Amino acid sequence: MLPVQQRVVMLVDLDYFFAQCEELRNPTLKDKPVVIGMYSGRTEDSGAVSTSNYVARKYGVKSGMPLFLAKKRLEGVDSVFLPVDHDFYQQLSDKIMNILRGYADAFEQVGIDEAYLDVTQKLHGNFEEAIALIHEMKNDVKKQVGITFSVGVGPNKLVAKIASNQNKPDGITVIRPEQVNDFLAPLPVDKLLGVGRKTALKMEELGIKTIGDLATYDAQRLIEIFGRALGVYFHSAANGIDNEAVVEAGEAESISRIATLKEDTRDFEVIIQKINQLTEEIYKELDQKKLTYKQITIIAVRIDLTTRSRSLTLEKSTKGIEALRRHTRELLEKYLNESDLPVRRIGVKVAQLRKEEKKQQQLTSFLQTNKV
Ligand code: TTP
Ligand code: MG
Repeated sequence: MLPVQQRVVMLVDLDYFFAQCEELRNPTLKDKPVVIGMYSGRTEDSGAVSTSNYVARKYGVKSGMPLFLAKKRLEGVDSVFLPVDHDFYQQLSDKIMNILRGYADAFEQVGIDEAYLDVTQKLHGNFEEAIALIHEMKNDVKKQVGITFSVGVGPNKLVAKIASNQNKPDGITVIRPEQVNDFLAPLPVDKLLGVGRKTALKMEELGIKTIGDLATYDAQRLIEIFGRALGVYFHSAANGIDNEAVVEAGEAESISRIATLKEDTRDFEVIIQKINQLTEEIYKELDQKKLTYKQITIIAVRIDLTTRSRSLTLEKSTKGIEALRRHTRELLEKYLNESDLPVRRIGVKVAQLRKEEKKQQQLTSFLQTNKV
């Protein structure tokens, strides 16, 4: 039997991102504490710290802290406070993500400054080669954009994510499969995705402080206390188990096909035959990319080259071809009732595309955005 291919997954996290963008735009800021603030506008100082550079962090400035408190910590220090310039950070993020995407077999961006890369094929499943690849990525991004980042590498997303926080800024942390348990065991439980303050307190009452404590805690008891979904998740996560794939979210906005009819016509049968061919092709692409659709449009280019479209949005995302066949038929009927010019070209488009979700992915994706 062939051994199961060991995955190699990376999490790239851009360093003190908003503040680093500001330093890039104005290098004289580099040695000073830089604080990026979300100003609420009520009074001059009301609002919260979005992020700060590492110089400011030495003075105790943290994300989420009220701005007046950050000012107090930096009293008498030559420091710089700037408002969030989201468009600028987004532009830099887009450039960086496009570069990083080129290094991955599969790429999944999570938020403006983080992305998972599956590099299993690229590295032939070999963790030894990860460091050289990361240096290449770092140099590339540094040269093309001028931004540094930290990387965690592990056999899955869970380990990669925790590893990425171990060595910041500009760090690299590689955790090989055989090191996973020793790496996780001493860390506090709140390092796990989904363990927020409340859950950590509850676990502490149960005598669980570290991920190692959680890993060896009776799984059945965890299920009784936290419910099935979370109990199972906590048990496997603490044991370093995570099978979630790295998948690009919403790759394409829409998929469409258009074709010229053999003759200009208003004949329902002739047009629907072409539509069915196009539908078949679109369905193949959806299936291959594991996408669902929610909106269907037919587009008619008429003999005077004017374009008309008819569109409908389904109540629920779907992946079947039947709905596509049925609704394009209805849309064509509607169109022919409402327009009298013969059709020259006919097109079909599906939009509001989404990745087909697997049950298991839903829990971790939920935990990604909601600390419980
Ligand atoms: P993070 O990656 O959490 O933080 P960071 O990139 O500033 O610092 P680190 O070097 O530790 O990775 O968040 C990314 C960006 O998201 C950050 O630059 C600003 C923004 N952000 C907020 O606006 N509010 C917050 O509370 C946090 C945590 C981040
Ligand atoms: Mg970051």
